[in-house]
Amino acid sequence: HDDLKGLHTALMISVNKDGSLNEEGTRQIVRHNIDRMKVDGLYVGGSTGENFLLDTDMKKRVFEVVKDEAGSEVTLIGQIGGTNVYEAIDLAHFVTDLGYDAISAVTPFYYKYNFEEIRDYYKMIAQAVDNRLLIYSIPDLTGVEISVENFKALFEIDNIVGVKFTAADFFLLERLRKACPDELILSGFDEMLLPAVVNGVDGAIGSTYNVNGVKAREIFDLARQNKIDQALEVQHQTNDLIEAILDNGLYPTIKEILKLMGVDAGYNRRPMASASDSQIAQAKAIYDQYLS
Ligand code: HMN
Repeated sequence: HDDLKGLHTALMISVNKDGSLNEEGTRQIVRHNIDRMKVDGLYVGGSTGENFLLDTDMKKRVFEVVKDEAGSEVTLIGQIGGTNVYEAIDLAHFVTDLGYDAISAVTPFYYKYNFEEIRDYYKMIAQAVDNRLLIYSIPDLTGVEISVENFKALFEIDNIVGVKFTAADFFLLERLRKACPDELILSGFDEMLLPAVVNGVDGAIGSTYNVNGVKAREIFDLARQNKIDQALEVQHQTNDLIEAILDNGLYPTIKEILKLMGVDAGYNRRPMASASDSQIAQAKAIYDQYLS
């Protein structure tokens, strides 16, 4: 599964003021990530893609537009999971037919499921389509924690090839890496890329790679060459940027920075607020200080 390794942008989408998809802007975001951020792949339909705010038709249109623009230039992973497993299966078929290289499914959330129910959800999706599946674990947003033993049980399901691991729990990551040396682990927190690589992840998926993909690549490459001091220096610089972005509001700020880079990133879909005038001004200051 070498094509799933490396650095993938958690893709933003461009939204019009009325909440509809800005297709041309979304195409620009795709091109920008491929041509200028030079990432290995795009993770489409994740948290950063405002996926959990979209209806099924809009999710499908995003998947279509991205595939149409990206072609086979980079690896495409379609995040199809959510609260409705039947929709997840429908979307899994949809992106597989479009030619996505893999699918990913967030752990089912909202109701408190036991592990049998979580496993059932993954089995239903994995058995429905002929494609590789990455579990998407993001306990901060879903409240769903998965133990090493339970990860191992999920990895036994045919078609499940790994996990997108978005957590700051490095003990769990280390235990998981040791227990499952052959599964793909892609880390999710951009500000912890270096320690994740030191712990043996195969790659990473991140929101800030939309604007900081080149520096992230430096961290990734230096760390894999065991040049830890140099990698840490770039991680320090990167985290000054990420801290400033987080302080100003993560997704709206990335969109405003994209605009300063000439990309029509549009608005956020309500109820997620778009950047206010003061956030826009601060995004410009962040861009000037760290990215121009
Ligand atoms: C996605 O599904 O959009 C991403 O893969 C999620 C990704 O892990 C991001 N997590 C969240 O936004 C919650 C990170 O890139 C994160 O935004 C970044 O590390 C800043 O904290």
